[in-house]
Amino acid sequence: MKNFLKIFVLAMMMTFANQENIFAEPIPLRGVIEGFYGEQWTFSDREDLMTFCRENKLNAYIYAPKDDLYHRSKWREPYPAEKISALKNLVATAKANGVRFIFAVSPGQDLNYKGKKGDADFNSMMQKFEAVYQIGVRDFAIFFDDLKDDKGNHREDGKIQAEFINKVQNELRNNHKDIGQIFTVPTEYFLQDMQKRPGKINSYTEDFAKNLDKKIVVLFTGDGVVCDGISEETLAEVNKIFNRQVGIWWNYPVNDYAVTDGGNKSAKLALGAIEKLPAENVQAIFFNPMNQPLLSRIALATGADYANNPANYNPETSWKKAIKNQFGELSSAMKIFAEHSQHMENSWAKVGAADGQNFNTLAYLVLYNFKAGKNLETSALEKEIDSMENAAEILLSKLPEKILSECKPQLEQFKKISQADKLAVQSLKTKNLDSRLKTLREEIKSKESSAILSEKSALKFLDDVINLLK
Ligand code: LOG
Repeated sequence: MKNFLKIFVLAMMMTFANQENIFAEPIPLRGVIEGFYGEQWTFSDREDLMTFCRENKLNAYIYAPKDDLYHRSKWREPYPAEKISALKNLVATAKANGVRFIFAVSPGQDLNYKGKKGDADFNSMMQKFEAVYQIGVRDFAIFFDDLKDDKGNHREDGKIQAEFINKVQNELRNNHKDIGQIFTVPTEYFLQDMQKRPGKINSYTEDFAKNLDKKIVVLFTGDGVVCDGISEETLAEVNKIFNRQVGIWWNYPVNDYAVTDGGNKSAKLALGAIEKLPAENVQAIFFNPMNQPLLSRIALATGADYANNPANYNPETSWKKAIKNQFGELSSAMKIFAEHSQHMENSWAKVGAADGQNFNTLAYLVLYNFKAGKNLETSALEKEIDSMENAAEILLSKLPEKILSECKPQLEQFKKISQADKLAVQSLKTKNLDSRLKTLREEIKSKESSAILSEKSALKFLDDVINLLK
């Protein structure tokens, strides 16, 4: 009886602890890295992000926009006065919201390490950092990612890079007593790239790891650049390679690579949850967002839930909560839309839950029965399609202007796909391809350079039906 009581009390405590997150171990450093290519966020977007971070218990932000000339291609040049003053405000806002502001420079494209040019570049780097130290920055980063040529080769020397970072760190600490942490991303920043064969580490990575001061935080992106999760094993392996606890630069919801032929902006939106990340032992994590700051918040809020309690994180619950919090009375509609726009995939990238899973289950059954010549029971699928069209219409008419401006082409596309899906179901019923369906499909295709979603679900269903009935 006594034992029973003990177990009962323990079970109650554990349930309680889970609910209240009493035993939750947050990832110490958790936040956002503005590290994408393409149109930068505005300073007002960034200011708003700081509030969002506080509200979601994220405590760090790395400033590293690839298309800020002063961050990368013209890294030696000092920021113009008005940009320094905007940065100063942002650093203050970050501080006021409990967010650590980490300032990054990506000098690798043309950095000199040796001789007079080397000295001059070292000085330029120190001046660059000193200028932001003066406006309150205490944490710094030097990034060496994406320095490969068209053939995927790079001539970077790991030892020389590491020594450069060490020297900058030393100088910063000599000059100031209150420097925080230094971060870096090596040129080989994902596991598959660090080793030619499993277990055989490239000399670049070996040299970088061996020579880099132990205090410097190394960020990596996983097995690949954009990948389907990070296993505990991968994390342990990379920790071993760098002989320290590395941090994660997580490439979701970033969509800068999802630019289709003829398009100039990311056609696909990543509106899903963060998933498949280690349940323990992560020291730092930074989520790289989309060019669309407001719509990035669905994934970022789930990332915050993950980072604040990795062991008890549930992507689905967190995703629903994020949408509810952010979209209020529009959340049912938003959930339907977002469900069809979460998965990101191309020849080298794969991340995010499958799009339109519910749709696919229903569509598969209908197609299966059609092919087997059985009676078609289509009402569940039709209901699903109606709810999709309805969601698109609601969002197009009711979303606040700024959010709508981030997803209008995709919503219009979603509406068209739903309408076409409806015709597709009718066509299956009559065993006769409705000619309007082909026209609609062409129309959808013509917009794919700016809007794509549900490629393997609601959109694929159209092509399946057209192929079956042609
Ligand atoms: C870049 C990053 C970009 C991302 C996704 C890293 C470390 N660097 O391939 O700036 O947003 O992939 O396209 C990257 O991820 N390189």
